[in-house]
Formats: sequence, structure tokens, C-alpha cells
Amino acid sequence: MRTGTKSGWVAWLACAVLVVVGCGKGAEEPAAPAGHVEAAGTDEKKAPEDEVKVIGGFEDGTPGAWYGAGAKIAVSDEHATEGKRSLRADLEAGQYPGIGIELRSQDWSKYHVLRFDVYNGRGGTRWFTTRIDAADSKGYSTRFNLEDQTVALRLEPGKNAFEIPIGSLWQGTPESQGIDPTRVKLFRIFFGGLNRPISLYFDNFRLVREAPTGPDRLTIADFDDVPGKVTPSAGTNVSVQPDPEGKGGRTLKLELTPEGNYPGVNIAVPPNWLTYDLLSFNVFCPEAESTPGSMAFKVIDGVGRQQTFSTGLQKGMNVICLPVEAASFTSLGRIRELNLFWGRPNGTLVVYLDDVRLERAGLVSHPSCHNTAAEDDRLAIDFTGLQAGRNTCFMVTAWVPLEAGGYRVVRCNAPSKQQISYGIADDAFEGYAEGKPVRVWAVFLDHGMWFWCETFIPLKPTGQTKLYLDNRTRFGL
Ligand SMILES: [Ca+2]
Repeated sequence: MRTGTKSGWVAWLACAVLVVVGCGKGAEEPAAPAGHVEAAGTDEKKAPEDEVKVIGGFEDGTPGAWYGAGAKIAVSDEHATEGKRSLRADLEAGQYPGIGIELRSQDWSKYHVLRFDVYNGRGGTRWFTTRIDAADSKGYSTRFNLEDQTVALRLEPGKNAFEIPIGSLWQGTPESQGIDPTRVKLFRIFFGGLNRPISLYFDNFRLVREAPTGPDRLTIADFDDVPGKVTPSAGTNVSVQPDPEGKGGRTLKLELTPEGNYPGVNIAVPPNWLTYDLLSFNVFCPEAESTPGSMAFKVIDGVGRQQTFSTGLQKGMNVICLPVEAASFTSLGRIRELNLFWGRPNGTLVVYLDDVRLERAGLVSHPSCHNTAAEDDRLAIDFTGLQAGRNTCFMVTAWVPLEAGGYRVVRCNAPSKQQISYGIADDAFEGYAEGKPVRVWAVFLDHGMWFWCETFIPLKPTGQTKLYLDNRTRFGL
């Protein structure tokens, strides 16, 4: 196991581009919009594209089912990235110029990611909107909209390679509930207003399933066999210490001081998280010292997108586990850095960090759930007591442990911020490994920060099990 883990680390480290956020600038704003991050090096290791379904390659010389809206489209022999032909779109000035394709209830769920390439001959940076409708989408709040600049795709001059993890379709966006990726019927990309015409070349729209490479538990840093590449931020003293619980091995002690605005550490990570299910690390808060009550971390990709998460910390050992999918507004195939940070403390605070890792858990997707809890639901999750201000609906991801091994994943989200409960019906618990707890992650977005906590809840043998999420400190609030 150790050997496998180590070789996995060495394999990606050999080609990873290590970027260290400048220390001493104190400029790590937790709620800042996505800043520009230089693309990772061109020698970036590509994972094998195990299975590819091209939905726009234009090699037959026709646009196929693609259409322009506020745009003239034609097949071109310039700027192809797949084969010899691309789709040229001459977009007119106007409100929503773009291109799209109607699909007949296409199943995207077995793929990890939608990828496509765009050549932009013009200068300047623009954000464009991505819209994806499922068979049951009825309007804005029940389709997928990548629109807000914190999550939208950013078009730069020259060549652009985009990816949208399918996990973000399940999850929903700040403005809309998750959709069912087993029944996709429309894909559109467009600009929310163009004041002058531009020509773009599109090619190689493809759904990709990647072959899992590397070990199922990939250690990024354990401060023993795998030292990791960890860089302290301003105001942070780090030292490798024996395990504070006396369990053997070594951990990283962090002293967070008022010398920095956002003390913490940057951790170099492998670029491709697409085939992993959990991002995990251990944070120990010793009783005898002053320790923080919460922590935040930022996942930063190589193409300018990032997401920031916050969760509560308790005294003792905190095993922090978050589904990788929660970070799918970043390009999960091109992640560059994990930044753990805290707000500026009044005095020195101490935490110990250990076992930063990515894990596979054997997941099977279940249809998403959008309903409020009803009497006959097997599991009811209620947020009434939380009283949290927020920009999104509350979202829940539940992992139901199965007798056969692995977990069934049920995502719960709603088109309305008013909704304060979810009910998961019996059918999600078929084959449930009785006695084992269901893992429930509750998440909501507030001012650029995704607040979350994980709860383990064993189900009652019969009848309804209720989970009340009313403890604000567990979310780091
Ligand atoms: Ca092509």
C-alpha cells in the first residue's frame, strides 16, 4: 500500500507544476472572485481518456445538429483541434449570441467530464454562459446555468480548452438546482451580451470517461513516507512533529499567528481529481492549546477557477472529508493547488495536519431528489434551525453504504432558497448495509464561501430517521 501510494505521488510530482502563492502579501481573500491563474505547464500529464463520445467534431463537413442563435455557423478548416475541421461561429452583437445543440435525452452520467476547445482570434477576456437542460427542465431554476463569474468559463485570446465536470450538473449551481445528467436534451453556450461581433472556432465537444490511474487511496502528504510539498503562508510557522496523540508517525504542526492576514499552508496536489471521490485530511486540535473553531480551504485549478469551503473544527481529531464533486466548479482534471487557511487570529493558535489524501469509494449514482420531506420518506433532513444567510438553496449529498460494498449517492437540491428540508424515499436504501451510518454532507453558499459539514447517521431499522441540522458551529459559522 505504502509503495503504491508513494509511486503514485512520484508519478504525478514528476510532471506537476508547483506554484506557491506569494507569502507575506496577505492577499488571500476568502471570498474573492476567481482570479487569473496561469495555465499549468504544457507538459501537464494527461490521464488516459478511457472512453470518449464526440458530440461535436464536424469532420463530416456539416454542423450536424448544431445551430447558431444570433450567430452564423459554418464548418471551417481552420483551428481544428480534432481532425481537420472545426465549427466557425460569427457571433453578432446582441443580447445572447451563441451556439447550441439539441440532444435526444442523452445519458452523460457515465462520463466524468465534458470537454471542448475554442479558438478566439480577438484580444480581451470574456466570460460566457453555459446552459444545459435535462428532459424535465422547465425554466431557469430547473436547468444548469454556469453564469456567475465565480463559476463561469473564461474565454481568453487564442486557444482555450474547457471542461465541465459532470458532477457539477448533479450538484446544481448557485442559481439553479442540479439536473439529471442521464437525460440531457440541450447544450448551449452564449454570451450575456456582445457589443461587437466576434468570430470563434469550436471543436472537439466530447464526453470523456477517464481510466482510474494511481492508487485508490492517494496520499498527497503524510509527513512520513510522503513528505508532500507544503508551503506556509505569511504568519504561519510549520514543523514536523511526532503524532500528538501518541499513535506513532509524524504530523505537521501549524502555529497560526496574527502576523499574517490568512495564515495556513499551500499544498501542491496532483492535477487530476476526476476519478477520485473524496478529498480528505486530518486536523487535530489539542485540548491543552488554543485552537481554531473552524477552517477554510480553497481548491484552485490551472485555468482560473477556484472554490472556497468552510467547516467547523472541534477539540480532538477532526477527519475532514468532502466529496470531490463539491469542488466541480473548478476544472477537476486540472487542479493545481489546495490552500488551507484561517482568518487572522488574535493570538497564536495551534493545529496539527496529517494524511492529506484523495480516495475512491465505489459510488453508484441515484436520481437526484428535490422534494421537501414527507411522512413516508425513509430519511428526512431538516435545516429549519440553522438560520443561515445564504446565496443558494441548501444542498445535501447522502452516501448510503451498500451491503455489496461502496455507496449509493443521492444528491438533494432545490430551485428555491426557501426550501428547508429534503426527504429521501425508500428506493434509495435498497441493499442498505444495516447498522452502518449514512454519510450526509450539507452544503450552502454564502458570499463566495461554501459552508459545509458532514454527519454520520445510522438509519432506524424501520420508519423515518430524522436529521436536524441546526448547529451553526459545525458549518464553521
Ligand atoms: Ca474536428
